[in-house]
Amino acid sequence: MATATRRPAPEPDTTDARTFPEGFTWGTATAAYQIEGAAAVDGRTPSIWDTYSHTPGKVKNGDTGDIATDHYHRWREDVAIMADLGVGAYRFSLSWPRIQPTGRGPAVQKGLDFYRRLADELLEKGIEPVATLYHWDLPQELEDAGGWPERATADRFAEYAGLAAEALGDRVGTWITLNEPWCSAFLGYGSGVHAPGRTDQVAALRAAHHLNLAHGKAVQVLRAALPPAARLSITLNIHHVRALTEQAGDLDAARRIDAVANRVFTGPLLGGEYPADLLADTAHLTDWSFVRDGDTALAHQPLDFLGVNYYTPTLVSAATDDGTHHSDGHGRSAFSPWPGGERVAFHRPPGETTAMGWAVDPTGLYDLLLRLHSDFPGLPMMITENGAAFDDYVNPDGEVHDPDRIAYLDGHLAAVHRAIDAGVDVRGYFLWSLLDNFEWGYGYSKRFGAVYVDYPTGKRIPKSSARWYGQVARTGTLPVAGGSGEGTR
Ligand code: IFM
Repeated sequence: MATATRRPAPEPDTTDARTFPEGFTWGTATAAYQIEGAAAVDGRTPSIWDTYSHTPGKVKNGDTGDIATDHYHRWREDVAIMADLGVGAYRFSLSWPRIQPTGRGPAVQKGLDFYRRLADELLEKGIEPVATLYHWDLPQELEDAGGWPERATADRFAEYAGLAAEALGDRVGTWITLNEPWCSAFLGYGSGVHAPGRTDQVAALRAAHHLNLAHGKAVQVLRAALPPAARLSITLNIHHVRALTEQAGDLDAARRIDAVANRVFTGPLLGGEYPADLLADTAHLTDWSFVRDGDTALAHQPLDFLGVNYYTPTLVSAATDDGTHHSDGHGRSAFSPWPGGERVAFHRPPGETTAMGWAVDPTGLYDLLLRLHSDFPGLPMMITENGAAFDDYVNPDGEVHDPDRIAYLDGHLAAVHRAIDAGVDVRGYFLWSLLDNFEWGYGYSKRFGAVYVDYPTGKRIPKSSARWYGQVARTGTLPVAGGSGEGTR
């Protein structure tokens, strides 16, 4: 990928009908640990997120995923909500410790049955199931054996992928191996703001490599086990990195962050090698001898599309300090998640922010899609996550009005539409998230859902944005005004 720089904002969309191509996939997304609850039910054992969230001080308010939205018991109601809204696809993740509690050996039938029933119900309602194999819930036993910094974890993952494919391959046609491996590697093992909470930059780089390897091995297993029509992918949270100025130091800061945020994955996965500048930037930490001959070729498997998650751009400049005291919107830590990104300052981009403090900037999504299209021509893309947290509440009328979320979604969908008009092959969009849920280190304090969850009772209340999005999904068209007509808070 080329070095990230600022681009001029695109012209506003003045066309009346913002209609998406026929066959465009409209979905919503969730992840197992964030919604399922039932942490110790039907043979499930702890994942690294159970351990981490139960460690005092790690998650806001001491929240855990023990109960979450109780989707494990309320899944039928959740599918009915999606059917009612009219979305065409649902991206969920399989809980590894529910299927293979120790990360080794045979699958637990009850765990598999849960996902078989879920997929059946989705299909019955005309909703396409899209399964993510790994959304951060590594079985704790595998972490105890060394976790992602250990090569053997990649083999364990391929084995688990085979069990899942065997059980669900007749129902699930679209598979995503890993969700946002950047977070698993660099927040989990670098800054420590995600499970398992280690703060070791070399471990983070080793983890990144073993995640790339795990993906490659899993794709091979999935291709062998699944019908030929199965679609395989990986979801990356590609950071759209912008330099604060065009000065050489700032451009170099953007290049270094782009390397360790993005090209550490796209290099091997889509190009078969690690970028030379990344190896040079991190040479003071490691000689990368954990990469064995053939590894990057193995990671480089043909994909049917690339899953792209986008929320906000990343704005950087050169800094004089060593970058170890770090805060960039991914949680606060004294440790940096950016090995090789020393002496880089992170800035909050100007303008409105969401409840996460993340800038609302759809031009970042547009620019990112154009850049990926030019760097990887011919590779279709799906937006596998996009959405926003706001401080939603239930009005006295019993409704949840969230015009700010509607505006966010409208702006970002318009950006996707412009990118498609410009020739980018984007095949679908998944709103993050179907439900309010456990937002990792922030616990339940951040609400990303199109559907409000009243945690004490589990009651679901579709927000205005859910109805707005349902209409967009059903018609394949963004309303002209960009608003909801649903009133205000
Ligand atoms: O909630 C997360 C999700 O699990 C992964 N992508 C970003 C979302 C919002 O932070």
